[in-house]
Amino acid sequence: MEFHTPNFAGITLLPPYRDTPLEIKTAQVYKFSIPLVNPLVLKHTTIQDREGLILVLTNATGHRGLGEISPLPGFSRETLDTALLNTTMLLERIVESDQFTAHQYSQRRSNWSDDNPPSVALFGLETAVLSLLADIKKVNPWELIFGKSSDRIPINGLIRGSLSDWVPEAERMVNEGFTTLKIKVGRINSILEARGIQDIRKSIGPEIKLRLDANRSWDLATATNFGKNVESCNIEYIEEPLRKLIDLPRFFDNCGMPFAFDETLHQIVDPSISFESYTGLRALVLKPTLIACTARLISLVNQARNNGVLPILSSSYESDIGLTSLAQLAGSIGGEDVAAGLDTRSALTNGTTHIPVEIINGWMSTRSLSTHDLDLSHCDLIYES
Ligand code: OSB
Ligand code: MG
Repeated sequence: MEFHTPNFAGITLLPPYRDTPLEIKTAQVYKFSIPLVNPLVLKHTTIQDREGLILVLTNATGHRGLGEISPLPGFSRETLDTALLNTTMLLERIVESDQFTAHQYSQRRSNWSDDNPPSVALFGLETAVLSLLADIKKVNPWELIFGKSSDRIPINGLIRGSLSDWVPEAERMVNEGFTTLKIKVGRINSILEARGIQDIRKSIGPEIKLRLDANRSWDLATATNFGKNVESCNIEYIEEPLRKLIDLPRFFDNCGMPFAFDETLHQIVDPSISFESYTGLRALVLKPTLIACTARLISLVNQARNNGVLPILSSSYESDIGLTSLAQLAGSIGGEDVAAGLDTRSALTNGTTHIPVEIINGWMSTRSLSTHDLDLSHCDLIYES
């Protein structure tokens, strides 16, 4: 029996791809555990290893799809165990099942405030299905939806070290070819941090774009002061400066620094939320692993575009499989014009592909992966159907 995919998971595929049969025959789930280069300090927790799931789907004609499901501790609603349970439940519905048609599934998924909440398992499965369809059609997965992709994307170099390393790190990255940098602030004294940002700006010159991320560390007074102290540094935007969302309009009034939503997007469940009321909103930082639903992700991209706000793809320390999928997505959304936040691979000692996803001269390739690229040496097969 053949299933067709006029649309999938609340996502409308472009006309040339709609009649692609989707006959999933087998699924394998691998669990990976990869030591981090340094312990990673995340909200309320520190992790030594990055764990996640790799999903391999095979259809009746032997085409394959790859996906990654890696909830991030402290950020994701789900633990790895819950994600695995959700994954196997979804797989039971779609592998060799005549109850599953993409169309039915899409009707069920068209509204994310239903009793099927967004789930990192869902996003991983959706990317695996798109990757399977892309394998059949010989295109990049997100071309099925967006109709285009670029071969490479610019990346914002991520600076998350201590203050004394900021200037040498920034200089190293600029010499390597990065033209956008993102610096994590809100960790120590904000006056010292403001000075550090000024020092970076002085040492790298006016051309390089600077993004900041405070991960909601500040109250309004501290954020305002910081903003005023770096007024001359031409900051493209700051992600989540404030503990309280409600203070954002006053922050912008006080110091005029453009800001971006990141964490805020993981909380909003209301699909009709309006961004128009936020003067100063410059970007939506989109972490697909945390937004956890492709339809919702696309809706956020469209809302951003309609409001003159930049959609910026961002990673959550995924392994190479997940990161490649994010690079491909960024290639379809921002192309070569907008730097994506995918500089997280260097935190991992190892990967899930033979050739690691690399950033060369500030650029990442969006090449397609096949199962031949998979390196399963850090993986255990934990589920098969
Ligand atoms: O706060 O943006 C964050 C990664 C994991 C969890 C949270 C964040 C990040 C990143 C990713 O910063 C890299 C980037 O966006 O440039
Ligand atoms: Mg952020």
